[in-house]
Amino acid sequence: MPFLTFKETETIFNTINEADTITIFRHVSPDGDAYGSSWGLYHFLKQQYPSKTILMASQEEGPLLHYFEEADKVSDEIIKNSLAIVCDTANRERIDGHALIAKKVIKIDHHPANDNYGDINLVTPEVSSCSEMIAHLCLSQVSHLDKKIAKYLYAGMLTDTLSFTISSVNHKTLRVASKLVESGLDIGLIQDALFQIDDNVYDYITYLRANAQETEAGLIYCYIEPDVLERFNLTVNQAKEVVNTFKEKKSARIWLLLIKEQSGLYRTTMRSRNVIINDIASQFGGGGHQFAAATKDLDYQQTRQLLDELSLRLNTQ
Ligand SMILES: [Mn+2]
Repeated sequence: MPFLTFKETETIFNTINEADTITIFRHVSPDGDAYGSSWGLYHFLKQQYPSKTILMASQEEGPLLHYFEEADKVSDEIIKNSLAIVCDTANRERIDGHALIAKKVIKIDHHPANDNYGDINLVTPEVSSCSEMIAHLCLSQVSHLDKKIAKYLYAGMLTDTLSFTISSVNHKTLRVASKLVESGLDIGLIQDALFQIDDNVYDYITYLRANAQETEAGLIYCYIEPDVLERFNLTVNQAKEVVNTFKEKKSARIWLLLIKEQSGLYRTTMRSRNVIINDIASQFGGGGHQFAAATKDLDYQQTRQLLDELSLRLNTQ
């Protein structure tokens, strides 16, 4: 039985059929879903089309690299003559690599965004991860997935949905996940490999819990200055990964980290419990999902304004 059918499915596979070389891309600072969707698709295409050249073109590494693989070296010349498939990437600025010079571009994503940079755009904001979208696409072609493909897609689903605990997870998500588990996955092992944290990160979380500010309305925030990053031996990306440590707190309604970068400007990452925040992030040049958004390059004054806007949102809800 097919899982989700997208109206674009046939066009996508026809386009794949016509291509000799396929380059795969994902977003900068790859998270589990960016990795999982792109590597899942990569191995699926390799297996389905052994005579085609399939290349992983995005080069940036993220904290979950240990779970995935090193990218291929791909020249612009190769990309130009390829079909580029871009996974999990809302807008062209966030693509890791030169996907848009390709002969043809397919965008496959679940972020709400207006940048339809592909020749074919499969965009479904109601689906909780891009890996789930890729799983549906794969399962429209075959009835069983190899363990490696299943493992990568499951990892992407698991990380983007915080282990299937966010509101956009539904029965279709779990049905696909169940289908992936059928390929021989050990759920406990995967959970540990993806979510166990190093001691320095653990200590940093303790610091966050001790130092965050909280307003009466449930806005929790913590400024992270470079000396804190140094103290816990963290990059900005590592530091922002753990924003959801506040999610468990019952009184938390919006929570965010404001991290000062080398430039002296702040990168922020914010989450909420059913309070729309991506419109506020976009007022400050950022964006994201309704309940998970981010901004960058804000000066201190702007970060205060951002906190004011978020407070206002809670007070007017
Ligand atoms: Mn995603």
